[in-house]
Amino acid sequence: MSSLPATPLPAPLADSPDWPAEFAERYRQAGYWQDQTFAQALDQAAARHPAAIAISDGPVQRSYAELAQNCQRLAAGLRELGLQAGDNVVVHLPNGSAFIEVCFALFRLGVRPILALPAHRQHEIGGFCGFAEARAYIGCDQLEGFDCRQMARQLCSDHPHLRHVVIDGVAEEFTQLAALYADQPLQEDVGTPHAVACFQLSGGTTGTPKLIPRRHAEYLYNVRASSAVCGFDAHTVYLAALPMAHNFTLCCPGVIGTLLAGGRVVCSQRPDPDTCFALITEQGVTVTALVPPLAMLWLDAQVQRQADLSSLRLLQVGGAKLLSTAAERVTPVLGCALQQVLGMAEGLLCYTRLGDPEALVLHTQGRPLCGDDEVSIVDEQGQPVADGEVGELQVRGPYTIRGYYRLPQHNAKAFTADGFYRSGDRVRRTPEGYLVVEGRDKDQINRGGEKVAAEEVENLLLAHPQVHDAALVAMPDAVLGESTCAFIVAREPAPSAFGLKQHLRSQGLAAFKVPDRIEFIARFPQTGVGKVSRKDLRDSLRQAWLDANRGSLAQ
Ligand code: OOB
Repeated sequence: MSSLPATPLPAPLADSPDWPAEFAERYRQAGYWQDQTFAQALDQAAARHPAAIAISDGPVQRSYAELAQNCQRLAAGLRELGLQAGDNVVVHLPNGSAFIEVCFALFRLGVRPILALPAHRQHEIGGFCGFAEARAYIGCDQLEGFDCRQMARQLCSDHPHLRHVVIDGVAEEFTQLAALYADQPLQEDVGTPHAVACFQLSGGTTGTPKLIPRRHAEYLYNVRASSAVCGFDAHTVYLAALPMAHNFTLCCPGVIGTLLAGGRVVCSQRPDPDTCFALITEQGVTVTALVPPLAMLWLDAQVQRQADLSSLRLLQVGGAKLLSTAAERVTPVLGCALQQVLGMAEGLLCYTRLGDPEALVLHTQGRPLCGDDEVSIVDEQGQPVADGEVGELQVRGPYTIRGYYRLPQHNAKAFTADGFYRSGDRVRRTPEGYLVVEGRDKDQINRGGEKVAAEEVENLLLAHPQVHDAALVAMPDAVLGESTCAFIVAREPAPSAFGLKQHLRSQGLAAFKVPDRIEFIARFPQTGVGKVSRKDLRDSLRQAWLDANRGSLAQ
């Protein structure tokens, strides 16, 4: 018999990096992490308010008892289909009761939903399926005119791990979601508090979006602490106007915060003022969350329309920087309080608090949710900057991840050796401890809250035979704050801008990532070390924008 090795074998590299034991212990001791899963939390809410309406989705009204029952019936059907704990599944659904029931059914099974945005297409969804070896794709027949079944056929042929396609609506050859609701509900909960509950997606700077493992206990803390800060209770009527899959709408405190508080979620598939104002009036909505360009659209619409928004108590705005001039108009025009939210799918949340002095609400992006969020603001050498100076925001805490899923090499750069997440955001701290976002160090464009990773789009542009080189940079935009401009060094014969956009669409890139503008250029400006100077490219766009707007800016 061979002898045992003298030293223990190294533990296999975890797919989802975890908190070191001493931190986990501290967060449990402090009561942040509790011994509960999402399925248990929903069951508890349902036991407290069985008859109350949990979801209003068009004509569909679900009581808490029905919602809990549906999630359990769907869990039974999904298990019958063959899904089991530890499987990854891409969920690609618009806002609605189906999204909520699918997520909670998967949570109960210990199956991890990858929360794709409705705007994602073949490029992104295929990326998730391949990277995470997804076992199933759960989509719907039509998403804003896009046929998900067509895409699913391609996914099945590209990804051998993908065993099941479940479609809400007309399923054709696939499994119909409605047919999966079993008669016998599954009462058992396979999830465990420290296991990964779901994957959020990073805005990212490279490749396709990275997967962010969110665990039951820490993500439930994120929801509950947010709910306390925002005053959510059984009277809360939350309008889900932005996509529910996004961290902001799902858990800050969002849809799940509302459900755990016994309130009611009103689903909207569109965030425009026409649709949403009608829902606010009809449904007595008390709170909603928007990105800045939508908030500005709502403000302008309300000046014209004078809709009855009297039920609205709170508007949360986050995802990108809200201009002070827009912030100042929220209460006078919409008649509700404003809350600024600086958040990230990786974890950290900063909120202005209800009742904060006006100056903080209007001019800052809030302060951290938790007393144990460790925020450091550092210079290029990683040294803390002087009080009030601008530096990079780095964070560690009870609901900020310690690493992305299956990306050890990237994690070594994206996190410091002692576990701080390098956000790439440039911020300063006010004397009151509130953060103000001043810019960004990362190659990401924040298109009004929608994040575009420069490299992801550049790689697809470079795949075009007539593109020699490509650089995607931010361009000022009066509504979005930033839009995208692709600078192209072309080969002869040069392609047209239209042709390049077509090329990107044909690769299945989400529409919001297709460049707003394309500029051809003979060669890129270079930095001292010979790299493409994105700063020079950005500055040339900014200068042109300033020149073009000189008249209107002077007024
Ligand atoms: C939210 O999450 P993500 O993951 O889509 O984007 C995070 C990034 C931040 O790192 C920052 O660059 C930017 O979005 N950001 C803001 C901001 N809120 C987010 N920049 C300026 N001002 C703000 N208020 O966007 C997100 C997640 C949860 C709640 C709210 C937003």
